[in-house]
Amino acid sequence: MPRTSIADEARIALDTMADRATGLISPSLRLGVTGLSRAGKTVFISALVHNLVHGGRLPMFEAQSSGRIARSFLEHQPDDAVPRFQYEDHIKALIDQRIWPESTRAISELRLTIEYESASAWGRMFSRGKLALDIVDYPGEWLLDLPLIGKSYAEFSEEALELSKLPGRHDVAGRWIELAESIDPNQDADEVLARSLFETFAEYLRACKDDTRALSTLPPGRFLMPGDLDGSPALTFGPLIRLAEGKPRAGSMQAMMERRFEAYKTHVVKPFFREHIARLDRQIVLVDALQAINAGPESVADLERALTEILECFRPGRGNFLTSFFSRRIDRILIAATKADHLHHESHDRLQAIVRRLSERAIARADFSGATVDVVAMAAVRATREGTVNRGRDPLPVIIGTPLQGETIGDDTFDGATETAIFTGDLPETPAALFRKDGEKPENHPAIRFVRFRPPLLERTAEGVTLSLPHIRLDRALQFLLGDQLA
Ligand SMILES: Nc1nc2c(ncn2[C@@H]2O[C@H](COP(=O)(O)OP(=O)(O)OP(=O)(O)O)[C@@H](O)[C@H]2O)c(=O)[nH]1
Ligand SMILES: [Mg+2]
Repeated sequence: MPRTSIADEARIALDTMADRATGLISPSLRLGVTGLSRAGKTVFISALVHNLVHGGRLPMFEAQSSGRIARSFLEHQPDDAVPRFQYEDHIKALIDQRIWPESTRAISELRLTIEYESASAWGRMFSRGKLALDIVDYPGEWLLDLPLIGKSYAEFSEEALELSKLPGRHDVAGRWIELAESIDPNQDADEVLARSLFETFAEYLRACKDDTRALSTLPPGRFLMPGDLDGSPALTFGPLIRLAEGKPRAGSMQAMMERRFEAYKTHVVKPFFREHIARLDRQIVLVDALQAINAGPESVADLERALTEILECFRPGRGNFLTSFFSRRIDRILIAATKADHLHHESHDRLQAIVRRLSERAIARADFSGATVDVVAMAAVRATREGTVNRGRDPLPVIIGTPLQGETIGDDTFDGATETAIFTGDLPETPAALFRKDGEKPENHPAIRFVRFRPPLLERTAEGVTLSLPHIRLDRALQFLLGDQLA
């Protein structure tokens, strides 16, 4: 079975050592921000940077609330080959235009330098502290590729077939299955056929991701987000269903697919791991649990599976062929449910409990000794306020915001300009209600009334100063991820 070769491992170790050596000169912390597409990565990073640069209200982030942060500012990022996170554009959209930033779909990076005063008297005797925070935004879909490194082409093909049998998937896998079944693994390699196999498989993966299904476990990740590799041989393959016994004949279809699968691992997956994941110190994984809850129990189960796979990539335990290199490095992982501003605060703790329950099995399965894992329900940008509406005798808790143009509730369609109070409904008191056995329909699967809101209108002080972006529990997330580094 193919494994990372000694050469790869040595290179990863060397890269890591080089990073540490430069770290002696200017302490830096690499924070990975991941999550499946639309989870809220771009909004999270924009809000984090904006709140630090503009001294936002972060009561639970001790270094900032106690006034020890002298200055936070953006600097050139150290990696010349990685696109810069377009912070200014995203903030312009959020604050000036009150629209959400565009989808990003690739890796990007930003360096924020924080100058602070040490809390300890001992520290104060020395100089002022300076931390270079490198924030890396990358798609969770690419992370789901990492397990491929430990798999042979035959294993990859067998697993693809297994997954395609799951409910919610098999009805869209038909075209790929039909084509793959018709291919004799020993027939002559054929470029046109390879292209069709890739296309039908990619089409099936795309259908799974569609809004109504909202499924997430979908390697190879680059099939959906090819970047500049579109059309290259490393991306023109697909799983076969009929496999040769033993080694496939040279020049055969299966031999060609195997070679390309290996090329995908060598040229796409391994460099990504080596250059980005293996160098991270801290990680936040964003999850849009509300979307999954609203799509139903199958999506919740699928999200749980994806989260387990994502967390396993950071597993510092033994026996994991990849992670042993950065095991001692990623020492804090935060799993954050985003968009909590869609719920009244009474439900925030419930959302947190649901995400805790979602990640429980993953945390238990992965041996996280040496890393601290925490869970939070938050909103990087709070687009709503809270209020009560009197209906009958009881006051009803509501959230108030400006729904995006075109959003609907029942027969009402919103115009994108009018503030509206919405009673969202409650999340269940215990998460168990969401997690029922397969096929069994939970009696009270909650329906959260869910509309997307415009980003908030920022208030101005009497002096005309624009206040910082409001949030929910962003300060708690920052305290967990950075607090000890600014002590
Ligand atoms: N109300 C609210 N909506 C949010 C928040 N964060 C994200 N959203 C919504 O979720 C959408 C996706 O957020 P992004 O930050 O672009 O997500 P992403 O993970 O970067 O998505 P990709 O770049 O497509 O992978 C936004 O357009 C908003 O509609 C939040 O804190 N509050
Ligand atoms: Mg993004």
